[in-house]
Amino acid sequence: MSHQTLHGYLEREVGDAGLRDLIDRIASACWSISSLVGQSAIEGNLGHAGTTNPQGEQQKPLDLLADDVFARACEGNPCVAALISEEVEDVTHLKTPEVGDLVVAYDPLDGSSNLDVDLSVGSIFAISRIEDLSADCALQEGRHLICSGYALYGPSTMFVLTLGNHVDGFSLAPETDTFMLTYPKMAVPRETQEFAINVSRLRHWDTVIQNYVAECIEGPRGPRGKPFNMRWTASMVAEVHRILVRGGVFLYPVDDENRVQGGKLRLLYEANPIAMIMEAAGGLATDGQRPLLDKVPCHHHERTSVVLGSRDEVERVAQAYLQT
Ligand code: P6P
Repeated sequence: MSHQTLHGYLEREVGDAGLRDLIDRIASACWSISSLVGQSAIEGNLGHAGTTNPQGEQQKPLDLLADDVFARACEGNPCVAALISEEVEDVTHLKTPEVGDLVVAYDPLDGSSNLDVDLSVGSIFAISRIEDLSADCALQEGRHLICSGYALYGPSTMFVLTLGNHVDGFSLAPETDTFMLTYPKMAVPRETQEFAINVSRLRHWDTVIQNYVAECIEGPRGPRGKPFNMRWTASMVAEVHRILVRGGVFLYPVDDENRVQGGKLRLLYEANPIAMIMEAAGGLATDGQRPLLDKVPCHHHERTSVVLGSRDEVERVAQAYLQT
């Protein structure tokens, strides 16, 4: 079966040469990271690097390697003015910004705690364009993103991308190291019977989330009148990809343990890029109550509550908050 290549797709879909080159570079970086992930045990890149990221989390050797691969790929594009990385405290300014330049926010290896047990991990990125030199180019709202996507390093390597209107998925063809269009126009089913949340945190949740999950678990005899399934892979990219393919709702709410930090997941390089994908695929992505893409960031490592996926379920949670 012949598939369109990512390179051919970008030639057709992206008129701006600088953006087209940047997406191509990011895809190549993801291909390199896929190779590093696959060889991590052989190369001795498991365990801890002995350093911590800006969130105070222990870094893996591959977190640092993936960050270096991502940064070098983006730095090679003369239109990129700044980089925001989960693994780097400060914004990396590459040039004096000009209107039209690009900014990349990225999590080079999300879910890296899964590496030691050979489970799926991913990379997440979001691209914005500088329109106003008087504003902080690193703190743009998610609504201003022009492109976002992720790579999923699983049984196959996927590269999923949106330019705002729809979502397309590409599979890495190992024999040619080429991404091929295999999931055109991905769409999140409006309804679902599958939720994803770390239930071990139940005692820390607010009552809205506790009640929502309890009703899902009650199943046919409860107010939902139908059975629900649960999934939790500790890798947001893997959850998101499953939701894009078959529907579902993913929740990582702010809770009593992480409320001071604002939640667990980071707004600029985890929540917002995925929120752009979810909305472009007909789903929703909120902080439980309001669309994530409308949030005005105050800090480039800002965290947020996240509820995303099938529209009916995300709206149900938002409605429940309205009634509190
Ligand atoms: P927990 C990975 O560290 C991550 O940021 C997301 O990819 C994932 O959904 C979540 O944290 C897992 O959190 O509490 O299950 O370890």
